[in-house]
Amino acid sequence: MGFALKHVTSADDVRHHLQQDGVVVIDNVLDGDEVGTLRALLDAEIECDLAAGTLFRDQGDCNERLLDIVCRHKAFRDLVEHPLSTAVASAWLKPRYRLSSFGANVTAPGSKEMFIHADQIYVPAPWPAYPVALNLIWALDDFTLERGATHFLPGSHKSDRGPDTTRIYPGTVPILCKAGSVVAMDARVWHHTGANTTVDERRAALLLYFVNWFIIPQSDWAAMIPPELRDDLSPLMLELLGFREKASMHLFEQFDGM
Ligand SMILES: O=C(O)CCC(=O)C(=O)O
Repeated sequence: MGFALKHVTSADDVRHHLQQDGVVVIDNVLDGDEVGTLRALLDAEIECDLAAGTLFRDQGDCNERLLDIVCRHKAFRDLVEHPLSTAVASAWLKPRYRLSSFGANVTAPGSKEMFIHADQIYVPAPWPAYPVALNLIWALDDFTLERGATHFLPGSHKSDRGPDTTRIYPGTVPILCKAGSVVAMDARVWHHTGANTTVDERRAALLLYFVNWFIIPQSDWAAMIPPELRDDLSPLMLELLGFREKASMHLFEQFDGM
């Protein structure tokens, strides 16, 4: 029998499903209005980069990517602090976690399949047997096979290293879900974006990537966040971006008795 991807409707059992399968879809996290607002904001940002000649493209030069959306709009920052994000990240990345990066990946007609990889590829192998990072993929369009749904290799989260990124691995399955869903993925999972074979349909995903507190984030938040924005950030956001802790010595007290 083939692999059956689990869909749930709350954060309650996400940790269990991640341990079991490495990937789980949380359906209906955002309603249609919220998806519409985020989609419009994302499109406007892409237009802006396009006009400025700075839009980053990959996968056959068709995929549209924004490497950081934290600084672009509060609606994006709100997803970092969304109850679903905090519930899943704090359950998965104990005892504390940080925001590593938050970007967007939009497949467009002609986008080629991405190379297979794991999001913690920078962690030296053999990987520890506990999770160190988490990807929350926010679907702003329905993820269909034709639009280039993310694919993953079932069982790969049990591996202690990443794939050979130049190889094709048989047995990957597409993650099909509706706009407004969130795909929670253990960073050990081997996965890739699918090819977009449609004539005129795009597939927008927001990639919210958290790491355990002892990993250096992919984004240099101190350099990226302007002072006026920093003054507006919540205590949680400041913590997730690393502004509240600049040294780790005092954190050792949390390991008492471990
Ligand atoms: O957008 C997707 O389907 C996944 C993207 C991805 O795996 C990545 O950017 O590392």
